[in-house]
Amino acid sequence: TTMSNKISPDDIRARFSSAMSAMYRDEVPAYGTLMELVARINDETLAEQPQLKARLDATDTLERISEERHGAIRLGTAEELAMMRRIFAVMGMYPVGYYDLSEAGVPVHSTAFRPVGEAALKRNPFRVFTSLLRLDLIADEALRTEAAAILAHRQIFTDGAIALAEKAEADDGLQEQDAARFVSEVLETFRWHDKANVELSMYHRLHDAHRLIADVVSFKGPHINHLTPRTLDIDKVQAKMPDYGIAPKAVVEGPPTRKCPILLRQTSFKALEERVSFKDGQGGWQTGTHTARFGEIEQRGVALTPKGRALYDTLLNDTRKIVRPAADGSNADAYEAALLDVFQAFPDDWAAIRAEGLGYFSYYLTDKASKDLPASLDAEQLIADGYIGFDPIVYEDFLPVSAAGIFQSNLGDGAQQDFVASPNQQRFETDLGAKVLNEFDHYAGIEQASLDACLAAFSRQTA
Ligand code: OOG
Ligand code: NI
Repeated sequence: TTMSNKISPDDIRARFSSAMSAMYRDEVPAYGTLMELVARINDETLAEQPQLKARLDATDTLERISEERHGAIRLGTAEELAMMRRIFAVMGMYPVGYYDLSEAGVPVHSTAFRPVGEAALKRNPFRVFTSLLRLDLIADEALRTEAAAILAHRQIFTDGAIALAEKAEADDGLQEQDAARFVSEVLETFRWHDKANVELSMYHRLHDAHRLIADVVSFKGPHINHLTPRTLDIDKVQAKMPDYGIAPKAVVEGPPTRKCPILLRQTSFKALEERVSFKDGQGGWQTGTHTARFGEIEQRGVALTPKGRALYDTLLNDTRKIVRPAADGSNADAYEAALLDVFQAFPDDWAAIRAEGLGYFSYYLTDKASKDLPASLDAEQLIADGYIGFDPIVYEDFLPVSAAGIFQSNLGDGAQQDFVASPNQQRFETDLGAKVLNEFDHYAGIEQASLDACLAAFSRQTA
């Protein structure tokens, strides 16, 4: 007999994203500075490009941009990952894609928890890049066992968070009071702890095996390690960062500057060295430092089809055969020049990208469609004759090579290590307790639905 006053998962996610942003701004003031810079450049870009503004407005995606961000966490165990999945589900966030970072020398594999479906994305596209540590890639067996034992003893979720996730599953949602409590309980999992879980000597041993292992195993929970606002002009933000007292990493990850942005471009500022208290083994504390938390910005472009993505991967590979960006930024100019040059092979105009089947587009009826009747109901003819227009569908996911670059730039220049590349999606999904969703299916679905809606409108008219 309970009246359902459930808060929608989309609303819980929006509230959570906003609470996380407030917490991180408190914890890492440079993040707040970056947010201001991004907001300013976005306003300028929209003022300079009225056409871009009009299309963002028309597609109901203007509003989401100022609220848009992604974060990242690194988990230690399968149990943590599985529980995290259930918690994100309460907020309408589902695992999309599998990213193997072992190939790039980082001992993790990852997914992105994010909303799926057009309406949910428009409401709030908050995503969290979530990595699971792979102790199996660590050579030192004794250390591996000790690290696993430390991880087995920690509980990264509050009792309240677990109880409310279970309640949401049982009742198919949460009501106002519970939703508010859920947001604040779950936020605890992402909080920074300046007291480590381990002694300084253990921290050093973990750190020597790989900095990332120290970051995961030494702490009480998976502190949010960055939060990334979305900019409409990443080159401008990158250029202005030093004026705001922020030193950006040397190269922007992803595709080069283009008229028609594709996929995702990202840049970050280096992680802060922070004071941490470690156990001294005698019931007291001992001071040390840890570097993990940083800031990042991103610019999102059109989602690519498998064909477009294959072309992107080939061109990025080709570029890296010419110049491999050095961690210290010494060859940044050469890398950027090579990138620009090699990517000439990727069409830089929306019509060509669409015609060649490289990107996903969302279709809409133009003004002309409301004025006169077309002679043909063929989709391509309708597009050619200007009855149907198209907008790029935004890429909502991540890029493994870029992610590796972001990881590396924050692990220190010496952190590059070789692991045997060993993608293991099946193992990841077993640990997660679910299969990850396929990003391409989702974009294709949005595209097809928009085209079907246009064609249906014409058949109604002509019927
Ligand atoms: C995640 C790095 C990946 C991105 O934007 O590609 C990432 C991490 O450092 O934990 O956030
Ligand atoms: Ni990121």
